[in-house]
Amino acid sequence: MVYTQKSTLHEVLQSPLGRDMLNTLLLQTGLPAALVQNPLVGAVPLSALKTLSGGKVDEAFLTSFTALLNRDGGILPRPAPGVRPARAWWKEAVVYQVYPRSFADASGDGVGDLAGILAKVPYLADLGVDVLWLSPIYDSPGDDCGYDIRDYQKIDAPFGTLRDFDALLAGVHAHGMKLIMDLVVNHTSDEHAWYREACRGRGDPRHDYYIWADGTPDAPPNNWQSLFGGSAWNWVPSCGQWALHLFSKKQMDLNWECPALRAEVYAMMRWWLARGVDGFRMDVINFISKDGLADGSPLLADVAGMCGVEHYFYGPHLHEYLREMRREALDPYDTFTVGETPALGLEAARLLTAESRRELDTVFNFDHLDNPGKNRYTPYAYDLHELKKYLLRWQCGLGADCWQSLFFDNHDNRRMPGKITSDPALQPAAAKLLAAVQMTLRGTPFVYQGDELGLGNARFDTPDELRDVEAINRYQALTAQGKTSAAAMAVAGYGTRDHARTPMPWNGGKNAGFTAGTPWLQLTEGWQRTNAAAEQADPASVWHFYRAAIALRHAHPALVYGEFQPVFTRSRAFADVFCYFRTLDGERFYVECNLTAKQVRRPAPLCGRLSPVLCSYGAPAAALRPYEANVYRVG
Ligand code: TEU
Repeated sequence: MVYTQKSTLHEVLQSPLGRDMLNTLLLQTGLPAALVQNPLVGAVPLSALKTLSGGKVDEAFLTSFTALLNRDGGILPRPAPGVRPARAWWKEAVVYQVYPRSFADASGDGVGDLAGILAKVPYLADLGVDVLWLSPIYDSPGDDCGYDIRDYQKIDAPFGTLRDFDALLAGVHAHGMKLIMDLVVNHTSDEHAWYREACRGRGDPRHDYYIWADGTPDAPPNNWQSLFGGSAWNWVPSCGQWALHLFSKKQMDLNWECPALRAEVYAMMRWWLARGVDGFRMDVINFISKDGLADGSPLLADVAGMCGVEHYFYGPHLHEYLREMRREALDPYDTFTVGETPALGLEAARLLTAESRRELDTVFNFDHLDNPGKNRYTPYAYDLHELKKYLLRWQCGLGADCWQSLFFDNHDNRRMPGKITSDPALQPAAAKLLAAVQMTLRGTPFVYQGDELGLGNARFDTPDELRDVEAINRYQALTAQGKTSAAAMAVAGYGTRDHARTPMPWNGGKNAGFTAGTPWLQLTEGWQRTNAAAEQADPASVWHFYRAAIALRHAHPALVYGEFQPVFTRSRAFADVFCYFRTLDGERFYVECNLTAKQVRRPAPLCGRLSPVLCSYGAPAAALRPYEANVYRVG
């Protein structure tokens, strides 16, 4: 089918990106998902949206939208229900994300390092994790805490050297674990040698490695906004051209249309793989193919919060580049890859991860990190009913030929237990609920450092306490608009990514045992009680619960590969619980969670005898207590 503005909303649903985008729109506006199934609504042609929206949907929007609709052949058919997922080591693994700057500091300079991580490998082995993902450790000026890379083949000095890296890798492998690296290849630092050479002028062989636009210094070539605020363009006098940066002013977008650039990226990946790394987490990998440089739609900028995104979040060559990368770099090795893919939905995830397509193993989708209509800068209490809706949709809808990633936290967001409840007394229960869900669903769990402690958020009252370039830019933009410093901090200090990046609290001693020096970022509130040593000494802690949940998953393939069968999903009386079975080869588990801070009635499923195997309150009771989560073996 070829999409035009005459296509109806019903037809739009037959296109992967159309289905995803309509779903996002309905979700964010709070309209019922069934709306487009209504025959009257479904018959509306796209062109009518211009009048219906009072002009908000404009010609430019419809042009890019129809281009996106035409990008794929149609919805990728799903395997029949009941088909089993193929087995793979990375499906059985529990991944642990280390934010190296804040994990453990062996040198005493206040910044975490590789030797510090090596010293904690036994801790991670004890917790039961199988794979470490290291956020970037490459040489970098540190404008975006290492996501701005100056040299892909050098370790950033505060973290150590390549020798330290080899020692860490050997230590990880010696414990039977694996290690994946962060691959940041949508952009490099403006201090990368490639960019410096590219800036010598249009004739330079590396000029084409980046994305340039002609023009004059007074007006950027289009209205695209950087995700960290302001125009997405830098004027480069030495070339008399504009250069694109979707993130900070020091993170310059690479031009993937240039074959020589792609070859260098693959060679760099092979270099790390030959060194022994086991795969990659790929930073904003869905942004690598740009669809020209036309203006972004103001409407989409409003909905998505990023102006221009429709021209790069699912570009025309994305699938082609990913397949080429798999062939050229990954195939000779036994790797695991996870793509970070902001703004993409379920159908796009299928196209990127279906086994037969040979692109990525899994992706990070972000629809669940904030409730619909909210973002990380809006103070609100996270409603777990929305998480249930999201998990039902993905667990039931992804298909057995694809594999989900299961995560609730990372280095870019306020920590989830603190989002769910501001009551510190309830946060451990919320953290245990998340652990129970994460370790009993189909997908690969990603534990972010500190999740296993139920770590909370921090307090940032003054701008000098911030380290996150995005939050600093936001603070500056707000004060430039006339807001007082306190008012600007109320926003920037609430939403800053620094909350997740505070040093890991190891014990109740000086600087929580993270460093002998001065930590580069303040500690999380409550670290005197919430730290690894204190929790290891307390059998009722979040840490012990996490460890038990991981061990349970490892012991039972039903929790990894088993069929997912939700129950009570249509019952109003049990709207506040999330309950499901996982079943494989006669082995069966039942999970029940209370999604609220109040006591709720415990539903009784129709099944064999239930024997509790993991209980967040020690043992089940007649009713479900606040955020209670229990796992039972059936029969
Ligand atoms: O983040 C990409 C990104 O856009 C995130 O802000 C994402 O949209 C958000 O987390 C969704 O909740 C990646 C890295 O994770 C981040 O640390 C980097 O700053 C960014 O890329 C640029 O490399």
